[in-house]
Amino acid sequence: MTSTATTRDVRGACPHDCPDTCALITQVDPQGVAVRVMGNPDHRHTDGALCTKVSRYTERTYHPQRLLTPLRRSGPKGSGQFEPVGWDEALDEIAQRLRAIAARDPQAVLPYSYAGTMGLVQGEAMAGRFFHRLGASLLDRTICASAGGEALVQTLGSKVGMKVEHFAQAKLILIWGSNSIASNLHFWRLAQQAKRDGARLVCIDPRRTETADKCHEHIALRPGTDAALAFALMHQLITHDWLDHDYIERHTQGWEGLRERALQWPPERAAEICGVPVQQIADLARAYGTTKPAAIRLNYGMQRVRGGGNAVRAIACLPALVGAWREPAGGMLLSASGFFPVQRAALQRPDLLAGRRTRTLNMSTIGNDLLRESSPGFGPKVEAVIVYNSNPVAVAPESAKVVQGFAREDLFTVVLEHFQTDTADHADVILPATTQLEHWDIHTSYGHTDVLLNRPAIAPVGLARSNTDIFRALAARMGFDEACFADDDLALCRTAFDPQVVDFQQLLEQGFTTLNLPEAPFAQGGFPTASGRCEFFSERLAARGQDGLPDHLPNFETVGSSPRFPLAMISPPARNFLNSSFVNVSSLRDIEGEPVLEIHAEDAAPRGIQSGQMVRVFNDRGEYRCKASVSKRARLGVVNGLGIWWRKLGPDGTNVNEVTSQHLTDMGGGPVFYDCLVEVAPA
Ligand SMILES: Nc1nc2c(c(=O)[nH]1)N[C@H]1C(S)=C(S)[C@@H](COP(=O)(O)OP(=O)(O)OC[C@H]3O[C@@H](n4cnc5c(=O)[nH]c(N)nc54)[C@H](O)[C@@H]3O)O[C@H]1N2
Ligand SMILES: Nc1nc2c(c(=O)[nH]1)N[C@H]1C(S)=C(S)[C@@H](COP(=O)(O)OP(=O)(O)OC[C@H]3O[C@@H](n4cnc5c(=O)[nH]c(N)nc54)[C@H](O)[C@@H]3O)O[C@H]1N2
Ligand SMILES: [Mo]
Repeated sequence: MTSTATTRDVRGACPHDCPDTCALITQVDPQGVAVRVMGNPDHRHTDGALCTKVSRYTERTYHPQRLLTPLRRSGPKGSGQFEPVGWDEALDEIAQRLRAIAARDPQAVLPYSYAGTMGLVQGEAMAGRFFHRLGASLLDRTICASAGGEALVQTLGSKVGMKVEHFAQAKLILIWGSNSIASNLHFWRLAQQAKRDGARLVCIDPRRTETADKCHEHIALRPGTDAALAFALMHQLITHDWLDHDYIERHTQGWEGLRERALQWPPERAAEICGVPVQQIADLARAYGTTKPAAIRLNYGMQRVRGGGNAVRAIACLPALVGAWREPAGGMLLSASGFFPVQRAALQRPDLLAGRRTRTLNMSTIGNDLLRESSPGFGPKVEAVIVYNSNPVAVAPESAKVVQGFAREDLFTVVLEHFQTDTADHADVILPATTQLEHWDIHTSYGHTDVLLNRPAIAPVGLARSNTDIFRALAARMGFDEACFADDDLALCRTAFDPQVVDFQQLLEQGFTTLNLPEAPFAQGGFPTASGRCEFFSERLAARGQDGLPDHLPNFETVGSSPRFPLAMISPPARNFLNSSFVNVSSLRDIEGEPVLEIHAEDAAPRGIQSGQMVRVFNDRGEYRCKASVSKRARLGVVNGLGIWWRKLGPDGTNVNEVTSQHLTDMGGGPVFYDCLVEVAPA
């Protein structure tokens, strides 16, 4: 490795919400200061390379605005004014407030967390135990992937797919709803390798991304029309008989029904809905039907619309129709996380609910839920929110409501954070948390099939404490005396997997280990569904009174449905941020410049909008301001508001989520960030 006489190397894992889950090496100097964070060259998926964001990790870790001590609110709610307090005082106050609320009804306490860290330990391990023991409301963690995730479960049986390394051998790759160069860099390296070896790359995305630029073809469909495209592909596969009848016969369920539905989708019909040329659809179908192996890299970008779940279901049917699963380099990958046999119950201990049936609130409607009064249907009004690993005031839809909710004077809010985010501004108490360089954790991945261990490289910065440590200390103050609250972080890391499945010794020595899986997991069928088949028709959905077959469901807000708001807006991630993380890291913010709205020249001209000009982006839910970029990256009728800026670092303290809605997806109760109509005008 790269240790020098003066530094030592510590092996870790990148904690961020990204499919790549890289193996890290942190160089630490003799004073215990991290001097550099690098990709581990021994880990094949990382291959020694990191994204720009994480290669600057020391800048984030030692950021001058890192929270170093607990803080208590000293000004009006939401003003961002705080004074330092000691840990004991802060924890005592929190425990006292929570005890008082719990005495009335513990469900009035709500945990709010997502994937600030993807770690199984600093995520929901000790936190899960704490909130289960308390009997707090449960949180449905839907904000990112629940529509697509549920769709995979209903079609393939779990969140499973191709092993990512085999994309390098594919001859046709559809990059569908994914800006891989920005958000899945290590997959992009495999796609490049395939391209060099003669593969054709097709990007399916309303936005002309940097990934689209580098593919052979770009299909710039309208947001939320992916299922229509998938059905037209099926139509062509059927009418040209590019089907693998043997695979369909042996390994699928519901073919007759799917066939009948697909035959209603001639390419002309889909072309109209998708807003793309008929020939482009016909050509794609021919390529998909006649090239082997063909692989689909789907990403979550395409499921943030009303019909997102159904669209993923429709696309997930395609590989079975052509028998693509027969080869390691054929099939599809949206998420690999279902392959990991994580012992979640042992980590999170839902048994501590002890029979109490607590309500579940959906994190995507936090705006509405914080504003609701007690009622028989809803249960108690939310009186306390404990936020960790998330920045809801910036990332949750319909910000005006979210801000109004967090600004409630009668809401007690605790935020565990590295920085004073928009959410932390609304806290009553802020607790400084450790970063990945400062704590233990264990990681799965949704983009590959390795388990990674993260060792602390440096001592906690300032008075920061890990999430686990904070919940342990709170448990003690609440009088929770179960033995599980004494588990240390290394014990929690060991609890994550059965030692028969994941060799912990290897993790300690090497930092990563690979799950033992077949190279072509569904070559002989064997899907983890009830039927063991790829379920075109889902009995389970039908039993719930839903359509058993996938369908195209138009957006809630379809183009043309509102004369006042004629433009569709999507808000995909900016390359140098990760959701709202890194927005406060100056060198990365300098690359992004400022919040940008990409708009097509023919949409800009009639509105008198020029590049570089400030514009208002608005609808009935709200308005935000940003800089227009008249750009070939935007298709006609669709504007791209790149996310997700901290509100307070944007032009007038707002961001793109001012205009997004709290509607939910067809499956999984997910948010519909990219199903949103707006109007744009010069500011
Ligand atoms: N640099 C960076 N990397 C990230 C993230 C980040 O913020 N920054 N976010 C991480 C997270 S949280 C996740 S969930 C993952 C995946 O995150 P995703 O949000 O899936 O990220 P992208 O790969 O950018 O995919 C979004 C793409 O989908 C496109 N898109 C939008 N609407 C539609 C549609 O209706 N149909 C189709 N076909 N495409 C559409 C967008 O234009 C964009 O190019 O990436 C992770 N990686
Ligand atoms: N308009 C629009 N909105 C979106 C999206 C979009 O594409 N468009 N994308 C959505 C998606 S895909 C997602 S996943 C969500 C993401 O939403 P979030 O999961 O909230 O992600 P971040 O904005 O990155 O905020 C994570 C926070 O966790 C903190 N954190 C990191 N590690 C730790 C730790 O160890 N301890 C503690 N206590 N805190 C830690 C970070 O400092 C950061 O402030 O946003 C969603 N919002
Ligand atoms: Mo996400």
